[in-house]
Amino acid sequence: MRITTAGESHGKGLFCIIEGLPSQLTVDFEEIDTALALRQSGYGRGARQKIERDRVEILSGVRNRMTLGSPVTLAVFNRDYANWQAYMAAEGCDVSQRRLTKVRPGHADLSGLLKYGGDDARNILERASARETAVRVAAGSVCRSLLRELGVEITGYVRAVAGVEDGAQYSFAHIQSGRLKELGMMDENLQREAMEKIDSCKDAGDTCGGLIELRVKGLKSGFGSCMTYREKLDARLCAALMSVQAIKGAEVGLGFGAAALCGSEVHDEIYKEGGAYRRKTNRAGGIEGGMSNGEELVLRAAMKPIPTLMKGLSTVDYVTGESVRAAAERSDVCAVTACEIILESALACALCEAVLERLGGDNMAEVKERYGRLP
Ligand code: EPS
Repeated sequence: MRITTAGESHGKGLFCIIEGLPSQLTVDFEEIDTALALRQSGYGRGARQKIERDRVEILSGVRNRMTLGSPVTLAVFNRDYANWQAYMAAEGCDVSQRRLTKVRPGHADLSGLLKYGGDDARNILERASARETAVRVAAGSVCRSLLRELGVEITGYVRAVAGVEDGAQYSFAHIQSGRLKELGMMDENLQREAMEKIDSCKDAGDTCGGLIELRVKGLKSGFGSCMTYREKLDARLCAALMSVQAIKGAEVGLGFGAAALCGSEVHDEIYKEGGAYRRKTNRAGGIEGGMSNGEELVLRAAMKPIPTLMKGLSTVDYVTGESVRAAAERSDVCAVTACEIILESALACALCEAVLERLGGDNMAEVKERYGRLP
């Protein structure tokens, strides 16, 4: 399976082609649109989310809500294009009006200009923007449907915002049912404290990030590989998390916490129960030796504060070379709630790729039959 996205933040829309999906997978349009709405939500989201009403349009590969086995093309069109067509149209537009030369620290602006040429960072940010994740969430939702048919479920929650961290442990079921609306945290008091931190960030013209925890249950052992490093499941899943805008760290299980502990405090002792191998703990986060081990996958990702600050950090004007304050593009103060569903979606796509690589199968009956035969 191969997924490619395309589209610019203020262009006609965001697009995605998924090649290699088996036929006869049911596509739940309502579930996709619910995930898109979740991505637009969250305390601290910016003004763009008041313009867009994201919903998916499926342009190929699906008939009567069922995949055909041919490439599936997803589209999330930009309502804001009506306001930007004069500056973004492929067939000709005014490129002088929305030009960005005061490159923003923490964004792709400067490195992108040095790499792709030209002197207008708009040509970089339009693709680098987190708007791109809208169609990744739609793709992730399709991939979750396939995983769910195999009994594999994904959830997650916001564990910390701007340094307000929840150190408690939550079960998969509790996360699924108990995640709070405003920020996707689990604890009311901590969420209230976090929302106050977001308010003070906004008042100061600043931004904030956070920590997201992701869970996968029902994945059988043996996905990934210990034989070739490129196929190691932890490497692939962490790469998927790191591929999301603003992510600066990813870990599995204890992750960085394992570095300070002894082996007897880290490795999960094994026992047998009813013929099945189990582990007394799950500090490995469900992956050992590059392969799933049958326990719940536990991953965490660190999201940096959004790089567009209203107060603007000091930078250089790319054209004049003079020291200036960075451009203040419209932006969020905090987008951790959006990031949580985006990361779940990125994880779903990467897991779906790994599962289909191992199982093959041209239609869902074949895929399910092969998965069922695994230990
Ligand atoms: C976003 C869309 C963008 C930003 C934000 C998140 O829309 P616009 O640029 O028109 O405001 O609001 O993206 C960024 C701030 C960024 O730097 O990537 C979205 O849809 O998630």
